Amino acid sequence: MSIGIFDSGVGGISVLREIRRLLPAEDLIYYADSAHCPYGGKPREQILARSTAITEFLIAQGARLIVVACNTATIAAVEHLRATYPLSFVGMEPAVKPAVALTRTGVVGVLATGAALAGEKFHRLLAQHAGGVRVITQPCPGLVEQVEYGDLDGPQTRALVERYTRPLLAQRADVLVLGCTHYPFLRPLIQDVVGPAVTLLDTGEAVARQTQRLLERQGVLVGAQRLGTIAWHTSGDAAAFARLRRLLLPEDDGCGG
Ligand code: DGN
Repeated sequence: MSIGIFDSGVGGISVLREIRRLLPAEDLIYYADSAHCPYGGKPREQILARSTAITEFLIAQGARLIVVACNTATIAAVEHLRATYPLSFVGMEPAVKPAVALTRTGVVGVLATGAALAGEKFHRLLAQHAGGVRVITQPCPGLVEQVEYGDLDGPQTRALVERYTRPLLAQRADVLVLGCTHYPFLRPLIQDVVGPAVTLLDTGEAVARQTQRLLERQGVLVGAQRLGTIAWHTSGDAAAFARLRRLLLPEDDGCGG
């Protein structure tokens, strides 16, 4: 019995990293839908169909809980998955609530894919938590691809980060929400571009804690002193994926398939 984790590509590894840190004894199965990445510009029906197929694969592999480690897939599919399959799903939610609590200028920026920002779920989140704070959204086409290329700090990636953060800084945003699971891998670069006075927030750690709570509630948390396995799967090129995950998660190199 394992925790299944999936994303359109390698972004969900930023969430896997937090789950691994908090729950090292758990066995993890990761699925990168690299052959269909990015999800950002795809119709909802297609993202839903991919999320359903991957969920069935993960269940067949023994997953007892699934983390939808992708904001875009969460918005398109998590409600349907919860209504369809008899196991728990943990979805992503951009860290708007903590950002609103933290801002001192009263302006928060949210970086995400266009599909995630256009979803009704995101609008509900804003309506619930923005209060008197101005929340500016910024779609970031191309950034997911840069992470998928393994280009975490090259000139092209930097130019994109500069282009997307400039309007937010010009409007005095002092907290930026990383609303896509690929972006935490760009955190050092983004921080360098926006400067130390701006706080960057992502949701990986909160999702790991929620995963822990659900497993505890189900009474299936692994208590033993052991290091769990990680099984890696991709719909794309296996060798390219293996190279990339070693770059993104060097501490777990050599774990699992
Ligand atoms: N990691 C995905 C997310 O959090 O939205 C990226 C979606 C995509 O593939 N564009």
